[in-house]
Amino acid sequence: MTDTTPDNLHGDHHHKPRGIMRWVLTTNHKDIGSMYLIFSFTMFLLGGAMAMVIRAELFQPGLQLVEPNFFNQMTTVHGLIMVFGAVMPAFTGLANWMVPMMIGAPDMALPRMNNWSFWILPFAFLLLIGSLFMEGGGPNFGWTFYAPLSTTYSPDSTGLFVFALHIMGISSIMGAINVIVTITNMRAPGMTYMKMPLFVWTWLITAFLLIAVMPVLAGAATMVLTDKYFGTSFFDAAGGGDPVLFQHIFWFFGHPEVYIMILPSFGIISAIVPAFSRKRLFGYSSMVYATASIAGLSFLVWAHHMFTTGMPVFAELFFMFCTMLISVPTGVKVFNWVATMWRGSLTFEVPMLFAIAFIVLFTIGGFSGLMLAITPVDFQYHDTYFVVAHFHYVLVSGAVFSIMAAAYYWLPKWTGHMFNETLAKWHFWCSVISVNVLFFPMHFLGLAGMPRRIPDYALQFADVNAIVSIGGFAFGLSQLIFLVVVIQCARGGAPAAAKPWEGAEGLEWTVPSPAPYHTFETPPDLKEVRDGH
Ligand code: HEM
Ligand SMILES: [Cu+2]
Repeated sequence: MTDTTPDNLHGDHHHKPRGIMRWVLTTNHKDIGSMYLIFSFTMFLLGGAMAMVIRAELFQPGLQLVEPNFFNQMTTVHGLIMVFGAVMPAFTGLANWMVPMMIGAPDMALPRMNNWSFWILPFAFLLLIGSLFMEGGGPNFGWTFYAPLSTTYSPDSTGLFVFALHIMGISSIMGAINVIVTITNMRAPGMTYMKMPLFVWTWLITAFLLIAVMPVLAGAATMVLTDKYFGTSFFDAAGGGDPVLFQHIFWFFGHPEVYIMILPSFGIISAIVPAFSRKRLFGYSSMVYATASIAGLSFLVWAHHMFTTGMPVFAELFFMFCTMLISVPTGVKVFNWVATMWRGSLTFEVPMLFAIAFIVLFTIGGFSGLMLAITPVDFQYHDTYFVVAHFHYVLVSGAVFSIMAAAYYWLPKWTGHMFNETLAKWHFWCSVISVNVLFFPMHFLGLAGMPRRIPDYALQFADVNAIVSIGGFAFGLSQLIFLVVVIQCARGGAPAAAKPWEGAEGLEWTVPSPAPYHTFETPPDLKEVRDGH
């Protein structure tokens, strides 16, 4: 290590492991980013397949295809896979690829830990999915694993579920530490905090949320474990515990968690909208403050998931008003995106189409959230399909659409090729139509009283459920188009320029496409970049 002649510095490059070991041992942020993204998409398809099972069973009233217990396992594992396996790893993959390039750093600050954060994930999901094949089945208590469903009444595989959840949590925490250390220490000279791209800002804030709440999830899971296997009664009234305590702990994690799944989206949309409007982002600093306010407020609203548990009226009011307060910074963001587009010279390439769909559909999800936040009416909506509609608008046409937008925006940078625009437009239009056929009618099912998490339903819900299921299959199939576009683009296609999007700004567009394996070994000169060299 004392010999630092240039030859020796680069010695390791010539003996890079090949084949599978290249991926197992890699510490490169781009390799790890790609692995996260591929893993995430695999999980998206698997979780999607489970959603198809759910929608097939619900196509008609009555029990046709699966046992109720298996149905419950499908809803539970679908939720867990989509949250922890699809959305969160996709954002970590994007952070790995883009954060170092956006701040002018050569790699993530802690590359070996980065490798570890990724590689423990497949094992966590192997455990979770494997538990479905155990006697008694896999987790069937909902992704929220409320006690006593997850303790007294849970299957024997619950220990595996808890272990898998712990591994996912460790992975997230390590990823978050890496993001924070990278952003605080490795920015190119001149890249002050208020000059960072918003994707970097939103991820920095997300990383703090992750470090704050993943241990809370771990605590809840551990108490479930000891209640079930070691005779404690944290959540068991018979032993002096309280099942409602579980809900408080879970949602103290759970509400910040839903912001973990949306703040990076805000960063992505704030990169794409200016690029295709050919204008600077309207209200940069208000975006930063809004993101920070949303993150701060997210710790004060958890009990809006528990209005029907019989809290004191004062608490109900407190959580109602705090929740409504969040719409203020959220509204600031939506306003800023629209103001950025206002009088811009807009073009509608695929990343922009997804970004616009995000703005419209995420806002619908925000509005239904606002309705749910009104305590007295939540007594009607709670645990109905209205809630299912709400969170799918924010998570699918919100978080997932922003991930699609990001993938299309940066694919040329990652692969060095342009993607097939026609096919990608098919993907967009099929997705945006089917996602609404799938989720919009759910609002009405919920208002009419159809409960969530049931394998059968009353006859009057039949027609709407058939429509919803058709939308579901269509949305699922549409995602295969995305798979084709990405594989084609990775394999070849028209070569991409360093900056394939005319209005795009940021350091990532100053390096060639595909981005070289090591970017910014010497920090870029920000002044030159700004002068347009
Ligand atoms: C203006 C913003 C929002 C408001 C006011 C809001 C409000 C609410 C309320 C009150 C509930 C509880 C409904 C009930 O159980 O009766 C809820 C559920 C939920 N929300 Fe939101 N929400 C907002 C944004 C989001 C975002 C951005 C996400 C995720 C990206 C999200 C994801 C969820 C999920 C997953 C649930 C259901 C959890 C479950 O029971 O499994 N929400 N929301
Ligand atoms: Cu919440």
